[in-house]
Amino acid sequence: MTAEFVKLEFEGPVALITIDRPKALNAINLQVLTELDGALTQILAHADARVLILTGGGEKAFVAGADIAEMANFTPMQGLALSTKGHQVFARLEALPIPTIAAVNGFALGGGLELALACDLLYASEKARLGLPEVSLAVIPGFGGTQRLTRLVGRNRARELVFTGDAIDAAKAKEIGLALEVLAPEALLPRCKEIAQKIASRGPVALAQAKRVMEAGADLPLKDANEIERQAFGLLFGTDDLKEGMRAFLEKRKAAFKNA
Ligand code: DAK
Repeated sequence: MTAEFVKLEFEGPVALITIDRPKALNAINLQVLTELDGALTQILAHADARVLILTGGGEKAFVAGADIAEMANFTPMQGLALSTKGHQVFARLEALPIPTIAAVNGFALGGGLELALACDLLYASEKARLGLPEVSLAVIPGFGGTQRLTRLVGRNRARELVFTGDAIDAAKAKEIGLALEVLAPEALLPRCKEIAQKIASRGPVALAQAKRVMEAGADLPLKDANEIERQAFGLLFGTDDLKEGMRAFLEKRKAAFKNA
């Protein structure tokens, strides 16, 4: 597949996706969604990929939202097609069996913030501006933003961001629990790669299960959520990696996991 706007690289166990359409501040159009979908397929087929980092190309933006120029003249059926595709791709991203990191290097607005919210961890550059400005275009966030942001920062903060449409800076994003760390622009990717390498050294099957049970349990009563954890914990004792991890600890050496 030749991808014009979505670049995919592998650096050892770390997959790096760059949404690279800087002239339009990396805005998401249908082609970007299709190419992102293709990149996710390639990552799933790449047995050694353990962590994904997602970032934006150019100096200014992570992703400045859905492509307003493309959407402006959509018919309802085209709007529905965009929505269907967007939800499919974002759901695939969220369900990847490896941890995902959004390296928010600039504007993350509308669909761009929603893309970052579909990742597991969010780190921001000092230059980042994050917001859901959709109501100023008389739409609402349509790629899960109203739901994921609310779950992450709580209803109060989410309501303020969605109702005002205002963008916040990285420091504020950290203060409300949206960004984990704020980094100098040149330090953002190295820091994300450092975290990715650390995660990649951990047991991959355990990581996949930890991600799955945390996601599946988030909307359940604690009793049911704990039951999902209990089942996954037990199943991990059937994996080679668990035996290797515990043996390596006892033998005072580094574990060599096989994702099995
Ligand atoms: N779409 C298309 N082009 C965009 C864009 C966008 N979202 N954001 C920026 N660009 C383009 C600009 O038009 C400009 O193009 P040229 O004029 O050079 O051809 C170029 O990128 C550079 O932008 P600016 O000249 O505006 O740069 P500034 O530094 O002055 O301003 C800015 C940066 C980020 C503050 C500004 O560009 C801006 O406000 N952009 C729009 C941000 C925004 O409103 N984003 C939210 C879009 S709405 C749906 C699901 C989801 C959604 C919709 C539907 N369904 C399920 C159906 C999501 C909606 C959104 O994301």
